[in-house]
Amino acid sequence: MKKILVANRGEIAIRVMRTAKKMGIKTVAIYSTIDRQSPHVKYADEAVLIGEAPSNQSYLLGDKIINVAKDLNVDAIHPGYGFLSENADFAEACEKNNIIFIGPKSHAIRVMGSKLAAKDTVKSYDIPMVPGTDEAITDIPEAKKIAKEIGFPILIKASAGGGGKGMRIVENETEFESQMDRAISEAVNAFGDGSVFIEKYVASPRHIEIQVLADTHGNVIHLFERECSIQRRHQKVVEEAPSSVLTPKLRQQMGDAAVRVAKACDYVGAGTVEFLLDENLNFYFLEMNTRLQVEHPVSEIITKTDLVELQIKVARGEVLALKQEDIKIHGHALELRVYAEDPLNDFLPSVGTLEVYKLPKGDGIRVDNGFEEGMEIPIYYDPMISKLITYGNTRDEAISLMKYAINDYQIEGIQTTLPFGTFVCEHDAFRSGNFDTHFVKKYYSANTLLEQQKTEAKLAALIAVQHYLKTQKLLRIPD
Ligand code: MV4
Repeated sequence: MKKILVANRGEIAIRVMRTAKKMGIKTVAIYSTIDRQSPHVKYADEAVLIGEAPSNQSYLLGDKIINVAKDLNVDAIHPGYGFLSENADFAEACEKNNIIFIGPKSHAIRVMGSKLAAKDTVKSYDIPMVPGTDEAITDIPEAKKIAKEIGFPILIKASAGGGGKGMRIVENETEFESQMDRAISEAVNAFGDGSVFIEKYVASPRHIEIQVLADTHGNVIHLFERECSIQRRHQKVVEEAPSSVLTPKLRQQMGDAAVRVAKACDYVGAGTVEFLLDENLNFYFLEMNTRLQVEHPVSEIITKTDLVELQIKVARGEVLALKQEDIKIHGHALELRVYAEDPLNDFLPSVGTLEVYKLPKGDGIRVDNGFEEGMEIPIYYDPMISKLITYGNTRDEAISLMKYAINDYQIEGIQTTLPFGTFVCEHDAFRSGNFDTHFVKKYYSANTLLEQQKTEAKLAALIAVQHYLKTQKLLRIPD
C-alpha cells in the first residue's frame, strides 16, 4: 500500500494522514470549493478539488472519488467517519475498482445498518438484548399485546435509524397506536423504510461502547470500553476511557460480547459495539458502528495503540500482531468535542471567523484539530472544530488537565463548547462518576454556566486586585 486517498475533511482527514505519513504511505486529499485553504488540503501530498461545498456535491460523490483514486493510482481509500464511511455500496464499488476500502466488507456494513438485521445476525451468539420484538411490526394490535407484556414505557425504533434517529417513547397503552402511526410515517419519510420494532425503554442508562478490531484471518480482539453518556440530543460531548463503573468482570463480559458481535457479522477492521448499561449494571446490545469513531483517541491512549495504523495493517491483509492478553489499560483519558456552537444559546451553530486560534500544549494533552487561525467555519458540514483530549494516571488527573487545557485553548471570533467542558469537569455528578445519559438534560442550563462564569470572573478580579495592591505595596490586605 503506497498511496491512500482520504475521503474526508477536517480533523479526521489530518488524523488519518498523520499515521499514513508515519508509515511511509503517500496521501491524497479531496476537497470542496469552500475547503480550498483547509489544513487537510495542505497536509496531503496531493489534493484534488471534488466539487461544490454542499456534501452531496463533493464529499458524498462516491463514483467521482473512486475515479480520482484511479487517476492517481491510489491503492486504498480511508473514509474517516460520517460521509461515505458507512455506505455499503461505496465499500463495494471500491473493491470492484480494485481499490481497498479501509473498513469492513460491505456485508457487515449492510447488516449493521439495519437494526433488525443486526439483532437477527447476533441473536445466536449469546448477546444480551433489551426485551422487545425482533421483526418489523406489521400487525399493530399484536405489537400492542407484546408491549403490554413487556410493560410501559416502551420505545419504538426505526430499523433504518440508529444513533438516536427514528426513536419514540410510548409512555402508556392509550398512546400506543398514535405513536406507532407517527413512528412509521417518520421512518418512511426519513429513511424510505417504514420498518419499526419495539423495545422495553431502559430509563436511565449509561452509554458504554466497546472498541473492537478484527483482521482478515479470523482474529478479533477488543480494546476495552468508552463511556459516552455525556451527550446532548444524541450528540456526544465528553467521552472517556475507561468507564468508572465497570468492574473487571463486567468489562470482560462486555468485551467478550462485543467480540462475538463482530464475529457474527464477519467483521474486519476497527468497529464499535454500543451497549446500554442499566442501574443494576445489566448490559444490552444496541447497535454496531462500522467505522472509526470520533472518540477513538481515548481508546488509543489507554491501550497505547494507533487505531489508524491497525486499520491500515488489517487492510493490507496482515495478521493482528496484538493478542487480547497483550492489551492492558494504562491510565485514563478524556475527550471534549469542541464544537462551533454557543452553549449559552441552546447550542446554536456559531458562525464566524477564528480571529484568534491557539491550541493548548503540554504533557497529557492531545488536540486532534482541523482548523487554523483566520479560517471561517463552513456552515455546510459538522460544526466540530477539534477534539481536546487529556490523559493521566488517574481520572482526576485527566479531569484537572482538561480544565487547564480548556483555559489554555484560545479561541476568539466564535462561541464554542469549551465552557461547557468546564461545566462538566466541575460538576459533582461527573466528578464522582455517578451520571447517566440524562446528565446534560438534568443538570445543564445556560444560567448555571453564566453563574459559574460570573463567579470565576469575580474571583479573577479579586486575585488581580490583590496582586496589584501587593506589587504596588500600597497596602496589605488580609490573605
Ligand atoms: C435505547 C434507550 C433506552 N432503551 N433503547 C439512543 C441512541 C441509539 N443507539 C439508541 N439509543 C437509546 N436506545 C432502549 N431500549 C435509550 C437510548 C438513548 C441513548 C443511548 C445512548 C446514548 C444516549 C442516549 C440518549 C437518549 C436515549
